[in-house]
Amino acid sequence: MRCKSRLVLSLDETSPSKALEVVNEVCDHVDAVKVNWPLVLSAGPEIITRLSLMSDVICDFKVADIPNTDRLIVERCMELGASAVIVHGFTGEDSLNACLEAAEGGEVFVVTEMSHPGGEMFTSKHAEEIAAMALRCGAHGIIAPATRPERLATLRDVIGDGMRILSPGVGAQGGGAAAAVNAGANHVIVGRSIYQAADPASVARSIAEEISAL
Ligand code: NUP
Repeated sequence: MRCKSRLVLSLDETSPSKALEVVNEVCDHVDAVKVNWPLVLSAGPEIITRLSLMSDVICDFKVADIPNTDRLIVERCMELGASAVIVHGFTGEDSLNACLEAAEGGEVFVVTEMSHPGGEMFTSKHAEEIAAMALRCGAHGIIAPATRPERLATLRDVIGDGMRILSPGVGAQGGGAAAAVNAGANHVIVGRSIYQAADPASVARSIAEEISAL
């Protein structure tokens, strides 16, 4: 994934035509497009291939199963044209290693502490351990919350400078792009604030400008 605007579009738009329209408008302002179940269940898996012709695509399927099932899911994402996958870490080291092997040339990002309020119930209690496992196993990066910049900074300390942090929770969930980057995020992930905006390109441009001004 390139590191130009440091912005990743989270494309949870469920109308396939609207989703493609948004990507057409913003692809110059984002380093990657992240797809999740809402779009893939609406448009079919081929949307991954279609989007991969326009941008790097991250499959945010939060893969969380036994190693064999994880391997099958990650292989399919890569065959469809994804550049990266997002997987859960709580399933343990064997599951994460299966994802890393299956991704081959692609990248694997591991969820640590989730950005929503419920993320504090369980995920925050094990986030440091999950981040340390991601580092030990050779994952390419972690997912850490823009809604809690102080936790993001702690997780940055755990992994050091060699791995990337992608940070969701900017905009609709209340986090800020500049605060997340200042706390250690390499990229911010933004969904609703961009794809639901009247002018998605201008919102994406202004977030990218906020980051580049730091
Ligand atoms: O902890 C996480 N929080 C989060 O919001 C991990 C995620 N992968 N996400 C995803 O980021 C979430 O599933 C959605 O696709 C996106 C945030 O979208 P929005 O809140 O900016 O609309």
